[in-house]
Amino acid sequence: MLINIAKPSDLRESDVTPESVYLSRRRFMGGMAGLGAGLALSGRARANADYSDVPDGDAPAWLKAKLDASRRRAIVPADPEKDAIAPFDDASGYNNFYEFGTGKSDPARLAGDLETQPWSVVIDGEVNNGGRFDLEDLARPSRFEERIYRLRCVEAWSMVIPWLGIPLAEVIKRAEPTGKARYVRFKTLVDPEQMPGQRSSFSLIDWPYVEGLRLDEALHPLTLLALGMYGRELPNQNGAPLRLVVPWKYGFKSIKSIVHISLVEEQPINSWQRIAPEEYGFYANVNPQVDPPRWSQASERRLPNSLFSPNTIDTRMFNGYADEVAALYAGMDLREHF
Ligand SMILES: Nc1nc2c(c(=O)[nH]1)N[C@H]1C(S)=C(S)[C@@H](COP(=O)(O)O)O[C@H]1N2
Ligand SMILES: [Mo]
Repeated sequence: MLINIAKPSDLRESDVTPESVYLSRRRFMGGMAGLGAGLALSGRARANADYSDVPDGDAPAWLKAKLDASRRRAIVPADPEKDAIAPFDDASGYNNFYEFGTGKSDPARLAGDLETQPWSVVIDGEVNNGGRFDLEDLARPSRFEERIYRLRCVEAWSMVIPWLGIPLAEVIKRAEPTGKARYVRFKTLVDPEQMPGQRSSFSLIDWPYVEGLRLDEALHPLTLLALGMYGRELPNQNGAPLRLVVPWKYGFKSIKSIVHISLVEEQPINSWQRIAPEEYGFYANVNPQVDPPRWSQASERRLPNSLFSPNTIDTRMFNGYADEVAALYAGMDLREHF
């Protein structure tokens, strides 16, 4: 099996900086804004970068310990001026999580009581070391990393979010894929009692929510299994206790509240592809040149924004991660494989 993995040192986002340096740099940038630089950014976006407004949740002790240990270091966005971190309230209040409704504020309103302890994940299919793993057994052996990523929704809004988690590659390697494994398929919890969106008879989605990656995409060092954000555990509306984050693809690939990971031979059919195959593909790589039939992907609204400051920016190829991931698609027609 040929797997092309970039060295972690290739990651531009991974300039790990001691938090003190990070904070003073933030303060410096904040001062710049006072002088009128970086008008596109709201003062709110800067002020929240030290996570001081993030409420402490009720994560289990082992997870709190992991999160605390990893948030002592911080990762500075490659371009803090352009990529200011969204305020926690925006990242946890404006969500897509159709299991809790289709409105952007539904998940924050309705996901609070989702029971995430205990949580286990089944890993099966083309693996020699599968099984059902308690979340702690799955995540605790790995060092948590903080990654500040742009999240670009196919609806043409985006946010910069600091995630905490583990490389998906580590979990997959421990499962020991067989030579037949070519894709990874993910499924979200199905529990209509807890997830009102799954009770609705109007739902577009045939539950569970399903996503998939090619194995080399899944093993790419940018691909993260997040258990936290903003230095704390994930809020339920953001996909607690475990969600995928694939920063160079449209947000719908970043499946939430994962309970099942399968290594498979065939390319999975993901939920949005099943609903509207002409609009949403399997690859879903962010691409300003490839538009779905009904709208343009050339630009995006970077949140938070306002009526007076829509904060519209040009969308970048692979969401700005082309240096890291373009090689995965060498020779592929990205218009055909959208
Ligand atoms: N299970 C599940 N995962 C999901 C979704 C969903 O509806 N259900 N929505 C996706 C979409 S369209 C986006 S843009 C991101 C949003 O993540 P966020 O709410 O943490 O910003 O989650 C993705 N993961
Ligand atoms: Mo999305």
